[in-house]
This record gives sequence, C-alpha cells and structure tokens, in this order.
Amino acid sequence: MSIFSPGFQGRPRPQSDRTPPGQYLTEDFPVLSAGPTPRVDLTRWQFSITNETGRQYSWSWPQFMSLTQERPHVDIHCVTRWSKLDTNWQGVSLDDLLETVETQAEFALVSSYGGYTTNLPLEDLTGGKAWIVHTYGGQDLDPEHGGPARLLVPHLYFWKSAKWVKGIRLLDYDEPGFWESAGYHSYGDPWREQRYQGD
Ligand SMILES: Nc1nc2c(c(=O)[nH]1)N[C@H]1C(S)=C(S)[C@@H](COP(=O)(O)O)O[C@H]1N2
Ligand SMILES: [Mo]
Repeated sequence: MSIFSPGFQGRPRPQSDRTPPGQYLTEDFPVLSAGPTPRVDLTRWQFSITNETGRQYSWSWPQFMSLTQERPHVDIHCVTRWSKLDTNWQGVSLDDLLETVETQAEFALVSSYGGYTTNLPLEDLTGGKAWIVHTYGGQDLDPEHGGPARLLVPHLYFWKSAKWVKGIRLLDYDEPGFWESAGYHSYGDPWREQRYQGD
C-alpha cells in the first residue's frame, strides 16, 4: 500500500517542471489572432531590418530561404495560460539576419503584414534565442499560425512571436507594440509571470 494519500497533497503538482507558473499544458495548437489572416504572396514577400539611422536591409523569399536553416525545438507559452511543449520549427536565426546590420540600438519593434506590432529588447533577439520560422512540424507554416513566416521568441510570452512578420525596426528607445500599448507587460517573461503592466 502506498504511504502517500492522493487526497492529502499540500498543493497541486505542476504539470511539468517546464510549465511556467499559472500555465496549463495543451496538446492542441490554438490560433490567437487579433485580426484577419493576411495572405502574403511569396513573390511579393519581403523581410527587412531597419537600423536606427534608417538604413534598411531586406531579404526576398529566395534570399531568406538560402540562409542557414536551423531547427528550433522549443516550448511555447501564451499569456492566455496555455503552454505547448516540444514544438518543432524550421527557419533562420536572428543572429544570422543581424550579422551584417550596423547598429548600436537597444530596442526592437517588430511589425507584421496586417499591422500588428510588438516590442522587445534587441538582446532578446540575439544569442540563439530567436528565429524567423517558415515551417512547423515539418510542414509549411499555416497562414493561421503566421505563414509564410513568423517570429519565434519562445523564452517570452507568445504574443511577442509576431505572425506574418514583415520587418524589425531597431531603435534607441523602447516603443510599445499592439498588446503592450493595451496594458500587457513590456517584457513578458513567462517564468516571472509578467502578463500585464505592473506584474
Ligand atoms: N501578427 C500577429 N502576430 C501575433 C498575434 C496577432 O494577433 N497578430 N497574436 C500573438 C499572440 S497573442 C499569440 S498567443 C501568438 C499565437 O500564435 P498561434 O496563433 O500560432 O498560436 O501569436 C502572436 N503573434
Ligand atoms: Mo497570446
């Protein structure tokens, strides 16, 4: 007989030591979009990084796809409390995209086809922590999940991972994006439960 009585545990066990506080695990892949899904033709698709002096660095789809491809295997955490473990993506590291970019900027404002924006420190896009991904689970990224390509920054809440990513502006000052202007936390670390301003 077990000496542990399931009825008398002090507190619920976390579902995994990879589940941040206040999150529950899901096997689904919920779609969260603040507006309609933009359709972006690959012949017109362009991704650009603009530095603080206004200099623009751009990649067409073939140029982007010819860069070194990485396969991040990561856990993702949405501020609406679902977390999904072991997601598999393919894309290009921001380290590679930023390699030729001249900048002293500290902040980044990411923008999407469709108008969505989100901000983060430039430091959080470098050091092997962020990618522009075009494949999920071995398939082309669904338009609903951000295809043709989205940002993936899994160490922050998933609203920072802009779908249908179009460009990144590097700035000397922090400029809040769409959800950050609506009261969401400016940084959004799921392990510190930084959901809303003041958390
Ligand atoms: N362009 C754009 N990117 C976005 C969003 C959005 O509404 N528009 N929603 C964000 C939020 S709140 C989350 S949780 C994730 C959801 O990604 P998914 O729909 O692939 O699960 O995308 C983020 N990126
Ligand atoms: Mo979200």
